[in-house]
Amino acid sequence: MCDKLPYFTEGQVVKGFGRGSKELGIPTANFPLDVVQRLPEEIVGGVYYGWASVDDGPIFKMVMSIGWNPYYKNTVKSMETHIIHKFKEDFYGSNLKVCMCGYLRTMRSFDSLDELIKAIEKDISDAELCLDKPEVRKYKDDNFFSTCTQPSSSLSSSSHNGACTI
Ligand code: ADP
Ligand code: RBF
Ligand code: MG
Repeated sequence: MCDKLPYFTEGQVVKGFGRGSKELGIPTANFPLDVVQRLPEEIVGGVYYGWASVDDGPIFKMVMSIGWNPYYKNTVKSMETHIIHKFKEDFYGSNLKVCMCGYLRTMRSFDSLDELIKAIEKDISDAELCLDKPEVRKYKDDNFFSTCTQPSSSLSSSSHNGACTI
């Protein structure tokens, strides 16, 4: 769909509105604005699937939304990752690494919260299937996930070239 995929990026997990866990039952780790602003323009708003790790821990499947959350009519663009794993604790302030592998759908508004939740649950099951394909599974083994984490201030470009620049 887009020649910028797979797209690798990382950043510190910041606070959002707190709606993901409370209203939807689907927590989303939000990236700071600088990570959102670094996105190449070819990576359009919508729902994506890929791989994620927290503080260089295990690599899990993830789904991500990029945009203005039309159901909530947000005014600030967000980039939110739901990691398909049950964590014991919140991890605000941790370093989140993601590899966005593919695009699922455009973000839209819904008539009810229940419909939004159902759509995200379908995204999760679609992502699970897509990520099991060998040509997509291989990105989990990329050395982006095994090389040292860069302090966010030194990240100049998010396109991954396999090298750690520290
Ligand atoms: P916020 O609006 O502050 O992002 P959320 O209700 O979306 O709040 O919850 C997100 C937070 O929940 C994350 O920042 C992280 O600390 C925690 N969390 C726990 N489990 C997960 C998960 N599986 N995926 C993403 N975040 C999770
Ligand atoms: N918000 C929308 O308004 N419309 C959507 O279609 C939509 N799709 C999403 C799909 C996924 C996989 C995720 C993780 C989030 C999605 N969201 C969508 C964002 C959701 O509204 C947001 O995570 C919560 O408001 C918590 O910040
Ligand atoms: Mg969130």
